[in-house]
Amino acid sequence: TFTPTPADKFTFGLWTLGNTGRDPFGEPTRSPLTPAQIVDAIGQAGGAFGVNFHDNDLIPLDASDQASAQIKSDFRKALRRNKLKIPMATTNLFSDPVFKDGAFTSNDADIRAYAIQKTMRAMQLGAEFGAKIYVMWGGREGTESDATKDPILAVKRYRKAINFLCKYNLDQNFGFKFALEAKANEPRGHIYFAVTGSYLGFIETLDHPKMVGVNPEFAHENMVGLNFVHHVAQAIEHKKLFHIDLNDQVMCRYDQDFRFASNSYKQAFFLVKLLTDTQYRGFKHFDSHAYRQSDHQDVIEFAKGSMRSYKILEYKTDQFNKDKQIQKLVKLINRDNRKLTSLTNKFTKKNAAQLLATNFNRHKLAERRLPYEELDQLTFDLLMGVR
Ligand code: 3MF
Ligand code: MG
Ligand code: MG
Ligand code: MG
Repeated sequence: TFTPTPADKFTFGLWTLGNTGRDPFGEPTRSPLTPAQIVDAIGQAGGAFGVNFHDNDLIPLDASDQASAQIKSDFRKALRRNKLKIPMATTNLFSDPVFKDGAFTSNDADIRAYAIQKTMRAMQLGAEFGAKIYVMWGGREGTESDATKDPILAVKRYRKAINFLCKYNLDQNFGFKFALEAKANEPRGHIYFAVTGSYLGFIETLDHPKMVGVNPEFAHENMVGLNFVHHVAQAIEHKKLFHIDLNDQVMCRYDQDFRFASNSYKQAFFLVKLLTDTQYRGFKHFDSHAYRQSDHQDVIEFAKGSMRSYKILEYKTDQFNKDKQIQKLVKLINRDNRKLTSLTNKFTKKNAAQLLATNFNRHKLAERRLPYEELDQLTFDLLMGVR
């Protein structure tokens, strides 16, 4: 069966099941839900580990102290009755007009300081609910025209903000790990740190690089036609995959936030295979929403389907790894040569001299079989369930 359990560490954001179907051209198609109602909906879908939120998903920007105390108490009760936890928190640094030209990278020092203050408060809120992962998506960090902002200054400003917040994290003993989320398009004309790799480079320049990793999102790389699996693989290899946003979308379209695996079956399979084979133990967050046509009941189906598809692809991974014919081919195409590998593994003058003296028959090497058609077709058969 493909029934999820909390051990799968699946999570949803308040903004995901709470999405009302509004888009740049159309009004909402579903009525808004309170945070507690969203938690109940996630509970109804069944098997999730927890819920994530932006500060203002939970507490509206101008809420009074009394109103926010009430919201928090209702939210806590809902979490308890649905046995859901808060693993991740984040800041909304993109909706309010004050951030129209960026938050940490704004040209206005007052706005940059306000953005850092807002994040500090959101970190307090997240910590209050037990979150240990803190995601940063710089949705407004960018330009429409590069006449308007110095791109080198932007990197420096971003670094200063993250360094400050890392120190605040230590000072307050929050114990957060930060996960930086890249996005190539939308909502700015050009967004800084466009892909996961941009952040992998940036993180090494921080004061506390160990505290900071990435939160790649399937659709964010996919929307510009890139291979998401390869980006995640590099993050894993760098030990920087702190969190992941799962969803889907048709390549090179607008930001669709479709249900995970609803469109790109094959990439979704290789992603789940990668996460499974490398024993990723972090949270798997479905950062997506139901189609605009869906009603509340269908939103629950959307949540169930997200988890179910992941479980199915996990099962397919197991089948792939146990399939004798597939594994025989995998073995065949990975040829080892101990002697040569020992030469190239480490540079020494002797190894270099021996390598230079080695004769390669490149025509023979080129003739070695790579039955990739056969392997890919077997993969297809397996995914389609006819194997
Ligand atoms: C936008 C996103 C964001 C981030 C979120 C968490 C609104 O495309 O993916 O969702 O994931 O801000 O930090
Ligand atoms: Mg997104
Ligand atoms: Mg989105
Ligand atoms: Mg996201």
